[in-house]
Amino acid sequence: MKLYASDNSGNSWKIRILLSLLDVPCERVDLDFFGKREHKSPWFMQINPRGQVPAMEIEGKYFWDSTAHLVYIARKWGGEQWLPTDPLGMTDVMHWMAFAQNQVQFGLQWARGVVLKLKTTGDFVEMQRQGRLALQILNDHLQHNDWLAVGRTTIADIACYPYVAKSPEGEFDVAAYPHVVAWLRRCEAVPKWPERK
Ligand SMILES: N[C@@H](CCC(=O)N[C@@H](CS)C(=O)NCC(=O)O)C(=O)O
Repeated sequence: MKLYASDNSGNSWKIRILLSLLDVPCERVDLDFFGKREHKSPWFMQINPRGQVPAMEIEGKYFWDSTAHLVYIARKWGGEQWLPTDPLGMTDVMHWMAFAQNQVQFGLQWARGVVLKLKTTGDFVEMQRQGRLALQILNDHLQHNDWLAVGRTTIADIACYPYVAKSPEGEFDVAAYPHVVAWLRRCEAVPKWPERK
């Protein structure tokens, strides 16, 4: 198993979190994202035609999206803890995984990309609106729940965590969402939760 990643990438961070929590060894290839923009180089576009990190080589095949990577690692090494197989439990986890790929990505991730000049196109006002919607939805849910799905830590929390943690870099006032802040601290208190790189 090989992870193609980059240090400043929240989507790569998701994979590092689960690998660390489960103590799963994985070869890592670090791409020069800012300097050489290696994620757009011909050799990497053969691996991921979207030109994005993370990508993974798993059992001889390439997969491009952090959701797919988390699902594989959770099912292969995580037992029932991180992605349960009962229909309702799996639906609950996948519901928040989909949210991570919608409002969290198109709002929180992309707004940060504009502020840090990683992303040069798109409507910043709309990204801010989507991002605030993401934080409000999370805050409302976390007011009555410690974790996003099935009452325990799962890959749903891992999928949402990085870009919520990085949201101040996208000019979001995360402190205005106290239940979200408390959840971030709960995630960070999980043993072996790796720090940001
Ligand atoms: N939905 C993808 C998003 C991946 C993504 O947006 N990666 C960023 C870095 S965190 C990237 O490579 N951006 C460069 C680009 O989109 O051109 C996932 O979850 O893996």
